Amino acid sequence: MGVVNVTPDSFSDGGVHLYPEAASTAALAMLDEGAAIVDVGAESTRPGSGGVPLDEELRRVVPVLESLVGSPVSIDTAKADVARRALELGAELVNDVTALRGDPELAGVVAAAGSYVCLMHMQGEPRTMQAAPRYDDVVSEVKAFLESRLAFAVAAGILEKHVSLDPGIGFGKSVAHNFALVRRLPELVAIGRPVVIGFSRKSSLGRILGDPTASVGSAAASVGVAVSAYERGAWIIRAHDVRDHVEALRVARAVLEAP
Ligand code: HH2
Repeated sequence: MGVVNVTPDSFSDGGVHLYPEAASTAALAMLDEGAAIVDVGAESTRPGSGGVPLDEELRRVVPVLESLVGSPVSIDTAKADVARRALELGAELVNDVTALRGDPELAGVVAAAGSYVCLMHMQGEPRTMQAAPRYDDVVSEVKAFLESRLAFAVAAGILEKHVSLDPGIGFGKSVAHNFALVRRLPELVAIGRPVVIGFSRKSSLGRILGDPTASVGSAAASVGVAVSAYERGAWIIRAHDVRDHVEALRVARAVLEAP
């Protein structure tokens, strides 16, 4: 899954794709490099961010989606109105970092459209989530949360086979929490739904490499953790540097499939 942030302030690539032409060119390049889907988002969820009004989110995202009609697209939004418009324009998957807790109408929009949905774990909200994340056992707590949100989605009429689950790397988690979630990923895979991992360029990568103030991680570090996650059963890798990830993951798959 290639990441296309149509935002001025994303932690990883803020401003790079703010103009619709640049965003759609980047998205098409990612598909050409081997991404199976591109995740278009117009609201940064980086630590400290406070949200984007509906009209601004639509203004940013609609021209990009219009230019990508016919390509496999995921919409990274928590807003029902944005998701509805994106689905009308052919998006296949709604990637909701609030796991259907942010907008009470979103579950109904996904159910009515029969689209795919990704439900992600987050402790707290972006404005404050990195202040002091606390868990007794991060993996069990994230697993219980994802199971309950899956049950909520199915009760709202979303087909279970359309749901993927994401532990939400960096969303209310310390460096140790993020790495524990990857090490013990098989416990999340055991829920029985495809697991999405979005560790690409996140600050924990820079921090584990020795910079305690890092706000981003390198492409090489992103690829390293993506391969680890893939070997532990991750099904979708959300990444900015698509070519690097596709090459690394194809090689990792060749190893797993070798006689
Ligand atoms: N991470 C970000 C945004 N959306 N969605 C899922 N399912 N999983 C993630 O880990 C995830 C996500 C944050 O990364 P990015 O889009 O690069 O930055 P920003 O939120 O600042 O735009």
